[in-house]
Amino acid sequence: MKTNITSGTGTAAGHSSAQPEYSVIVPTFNERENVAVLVWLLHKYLSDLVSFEIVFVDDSSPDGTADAIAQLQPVYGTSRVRLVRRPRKLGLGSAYAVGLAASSGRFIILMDADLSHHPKHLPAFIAAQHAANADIVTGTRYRLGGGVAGWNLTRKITSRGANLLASFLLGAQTSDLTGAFRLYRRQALAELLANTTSHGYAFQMEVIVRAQYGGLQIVEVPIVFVDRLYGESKLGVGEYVQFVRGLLGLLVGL
Ligand SMILES: Nc1nc2c(ncn2[C@@H]2O[C@H](COP(=O)(O)OP(=O)(O)O)[C@@H](O)[C@H]2O)c(=O)[nH]1
Ligand SMILES: [Mg+2]
Repeated sequence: MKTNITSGTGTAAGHSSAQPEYSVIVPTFNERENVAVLVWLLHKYLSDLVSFEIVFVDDSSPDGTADAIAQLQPVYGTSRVRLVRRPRKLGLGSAYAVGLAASSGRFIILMDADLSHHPKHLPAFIAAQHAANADIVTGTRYRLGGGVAGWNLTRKITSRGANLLASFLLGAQTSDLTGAFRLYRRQALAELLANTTSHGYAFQMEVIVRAQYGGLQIVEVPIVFVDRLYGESKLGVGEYVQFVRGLLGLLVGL
């Protein structure tokens, strides 16, 4: 796969370490309006706490997201804001894998670019990882303190129902199987990505269920998920089919 990695030898703003402890991997497709605010918020909530890099994986977004990210690099430093450009839309699973290969943190944070995953929750993720020496910290909308904002009732019921059904069928111990806002120990994520085959929401579910079955230490942190303000969701109707297919695959195959 042809990828073009823009990284720099310069010093990240505020940090001299060439090897950040945390890598925040953010796949993007048509997120031009969101990337500047996201980077600013990550800087605000993490820069006094840990050393980190942000690794964007952009699939040649037609709206010019990659150029918007490139404009942030001189502001924050090319080792703080990094960009992997891929030639076309190749999907989330491979975007995470390419981001992982391009990153160097001991811990990896996966999050969406659309501000549904607010960086203000990350200090709690980091604290929870430390407290439990966890392999994975997963954000949950479905425990006390968590929630969703901006969804209509149908979408809330669909998401909650899908999670409850899948939890019951798979014997899952985590409450939010389809959430994508998580922190991983690098090695744990590498092994999980190598074994995961589902797409869409089923992908997140397969990863966390495999982690549980594999005996990894998982802790949950409540998050409030806010519906995107700018841009459109890339996950459409076919998503329901993929979810059911993924669920059936896990029931049969794990
Ligand atoms: N690189 C890359 N990013 C993607 C792709 N599809 C979605 N994304 C990004 O993945 C994240 C989640 O997608 P989104 O459309 O918000 O899904 P939703 O929140 O479930 O509606 C966002 O940051 C998207 O820009 C893709 O094919 N390639
Ligand atoms: Mg989204």
